[in-house]
Amino acid sequence: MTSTVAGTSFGHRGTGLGDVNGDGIPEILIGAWSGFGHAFVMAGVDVSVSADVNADEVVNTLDLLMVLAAWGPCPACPEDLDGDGVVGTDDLRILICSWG
Ligand SMILES: [Ca+2]
Ligand SMILES: [Ca+2]
Repeated sequence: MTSTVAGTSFGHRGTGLGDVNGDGIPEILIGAWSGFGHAFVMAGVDVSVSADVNADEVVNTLDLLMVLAAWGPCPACPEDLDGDGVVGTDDLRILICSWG
């Protein structure tokens, strides 16, 4: 994992936490170092959701481009991976966690 802030060493350490928020999906604890130690709890992603938008049996750049092209309100479109009616960062996270 990387950070947009230089020198923070975001992702230096990481570990699973189990299901902290009770949504049935385990969260991840990510460590960072920026002079002081920091830890970030990142919501887990349901990887059982198919992120293969173009149905070619692989999640790759083509799927990413389709998600980015559909960015914004998009009810019932295949790029809305979590089905909330909007193509956004949550869908992007699902796609990245399903990459390959
Ligand atoms: Ca695909
Ligand atoms: Ca969505």
